[in-house]
Amino acid sequence: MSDELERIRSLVDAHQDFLLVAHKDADADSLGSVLAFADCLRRQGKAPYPWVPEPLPRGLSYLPGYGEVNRRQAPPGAVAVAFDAGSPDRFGNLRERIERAPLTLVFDHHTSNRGFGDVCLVDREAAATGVILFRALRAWGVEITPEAATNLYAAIFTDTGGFRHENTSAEVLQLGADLAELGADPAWIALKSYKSRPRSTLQLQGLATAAARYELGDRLVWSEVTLEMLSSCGATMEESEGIIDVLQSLDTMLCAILFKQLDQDLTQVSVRTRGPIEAHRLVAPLGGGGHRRAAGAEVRASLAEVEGRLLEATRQSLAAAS
Ligand SMILES: [Mn+2]
Repeated sequence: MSDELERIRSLVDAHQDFLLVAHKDADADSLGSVLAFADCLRRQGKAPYPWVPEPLPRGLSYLPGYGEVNRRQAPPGAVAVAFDAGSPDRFGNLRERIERAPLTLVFDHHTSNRGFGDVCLVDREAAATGVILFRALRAWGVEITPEAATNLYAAIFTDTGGFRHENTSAEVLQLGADLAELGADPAWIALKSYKSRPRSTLQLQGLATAAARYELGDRLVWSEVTLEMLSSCGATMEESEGIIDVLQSLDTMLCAILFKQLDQDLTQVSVRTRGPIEAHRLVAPLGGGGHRRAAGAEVRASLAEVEGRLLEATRQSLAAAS
């Protein structure tokens, strides 16, 4: 067992209350890891407090234990455990709460993670934070219930794009099989992850796909989700989740970008890449981070300004790469 694994286990043994935190705009990797760990702690007689930054990710309500999220305040002395984020600012309104905790543990797999907290269990090669947590739980000999297995499977399944991204290795598929044996239902999790979208989500996806722009021989594809598009579909910004996957399905693309207008002066970007272009490098000048193939940023600037800055830098990267 690695030194960090030993240290985390003895720290967990020595404490009672745990504030478990997923990142802002929580995905199934961050929240699934939180809920799987909460389940394991509870079975050991500990008190877990699962939290996510507002707004609650209602699309993840199928994850077992979701009903416990943001229910009870953790006592001030609780150990903070942060999941699936490369830097503390990914925790939005909970950042301060994490920084005030007497002890902070981190489980993460982001390329951009430079280390934070007191003990940081980071594997930048891991396909998902759920992979790191599953390995840790097995190394500690902790019993994994069907509920925890479901959360871990959802974490790994979605962070590999349904076992389709480049990070889908033999180990990842093996872990998926192990979790299915422990009680996770692959078809049900696939249904909940990718086939349970309301009509407004499809309509929003249609608008954003129709608005896509193609540049540089279709190697760059980009689109936007504006506040106006949301209101015309009756959709919320969380429903824009799957649009980047449609853009990145283009056969010729090396870079796909989706710009989201959160406010008149607040813009979010999602970047996906293939070949020589590295996503986390493209968003670094905007203060963002992530992985080689998937990264993002939130910028305090207008949609037009962020589009101008990132598209210009991307065109230059693509020109340099060809
Ligand atoms: Mn992740």
